[in-house]
Amino acid sequence: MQAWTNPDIPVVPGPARRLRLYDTASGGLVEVPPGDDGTARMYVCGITPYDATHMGHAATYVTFDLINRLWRDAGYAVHYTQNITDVDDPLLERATATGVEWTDLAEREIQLFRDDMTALRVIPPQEYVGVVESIPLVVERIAELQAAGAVYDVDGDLYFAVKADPAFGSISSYDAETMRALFAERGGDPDRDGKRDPLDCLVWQRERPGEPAWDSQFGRGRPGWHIECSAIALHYLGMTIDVQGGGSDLIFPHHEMSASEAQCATGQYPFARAYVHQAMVGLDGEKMSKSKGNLVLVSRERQAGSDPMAIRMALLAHHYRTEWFWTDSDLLDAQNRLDVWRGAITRGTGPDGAAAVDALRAALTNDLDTAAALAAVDAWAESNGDDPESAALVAQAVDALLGIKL
Ligand code: 5CA
Ligand code: ZN
Repeated sequence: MQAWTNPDIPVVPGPARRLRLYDTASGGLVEVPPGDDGTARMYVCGITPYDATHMGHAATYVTFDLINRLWRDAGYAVHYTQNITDVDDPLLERATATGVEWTDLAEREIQLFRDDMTALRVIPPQEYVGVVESIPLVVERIAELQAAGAVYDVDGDLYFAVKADPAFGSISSYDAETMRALFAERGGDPDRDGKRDPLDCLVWQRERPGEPAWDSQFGRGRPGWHIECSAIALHYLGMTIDVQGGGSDLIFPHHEMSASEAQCATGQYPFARAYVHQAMVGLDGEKMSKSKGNLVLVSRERQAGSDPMAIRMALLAHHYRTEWFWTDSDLLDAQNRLDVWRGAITRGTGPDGAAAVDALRAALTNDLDTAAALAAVDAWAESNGDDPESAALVAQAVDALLGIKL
């Protein structure tokens, strides 16, 4: 699948810093990648394309875009893969409910997502991969899991036995009751008869009447959700990746299951060095979600004339690990800040630019402390000095590191 347009990224002078991120699995900060040079690998869970990009999705992709930018700044080659869940129950249900072909719905929403990401200056992944085009990869991984004795049949549907992975549970560290409740809430079937463990998840669902299906050695059907992401990540990035990312709604079961499946299929541990999660962004006291319909859409804000850089700035004003609720003042405050910064770069001279850039780098590499990063640029914009290079340097760093074109 084609991704979207690459933004220009200036190279910023001055010493870069190593990135430390909070890892959900260990509950602490880890330095990723662990080495000094080479390639940094990241897999971020992409959209299910049945509705337009809302501010929660945008916050997630902007967060991982910062990681991408900080790695590049530190001299790493970045290998970034993102999927599209372009066949799934909610997509099929929405297509039926609105009388459109599921493939047309997916295509339309993927294009809108590309346009939103381009406007927000998010760097595209090298591989932007749909599930539909990846069925053979998924089938291959299920066969590996089967060979490892981790798959069993319930009335023609194939399940992954979570107990086959001794590390299962170590990403979320949730207790059994919480796991079961979240599994039921997020697409799982803990109460189905014939399963060995309530948490075992589908890897291949046999064909249902009226639903799309593909031929495979397991009969006609379609993949389960979690194995799709394991298969795509393993194929393009291999074991062990540096960052597995997504929103915090994916900690369990999705990332727990995907990692266990990848670990069982390959016999290698761990799937990722850091599991990084964007906290949920909400509206009016509730999580923003396509299924609830309480959405502030990036495309609608753009059509209403909002500057995409102000939208990005609004997202950056909140730390990625703190849940927050979108309000109109988020965008107004962001636009004001953007105006102040834009005003500051038109001055002839300014305060020490290199110091401001170092403060920006220090804040961002400290678990993406965007609030401190914005405050560092605010402080620069508010003071005066005689550095003639100041404005050019800060504008470059704000562009390269924060992704904001002034
Ligand atoms: N296709 C799956 C991942 S394989 C999926 O979760 N799709 S999604 O369209 O529902 O979400 C896309 C991305 O945005 C995921 O990483 C998800 O965790 C994140 N996300 C969804 N809702 C929110 C929200 N309210 N706040 C922050 N991030 C969110
Ligand atoms: Zn995923």
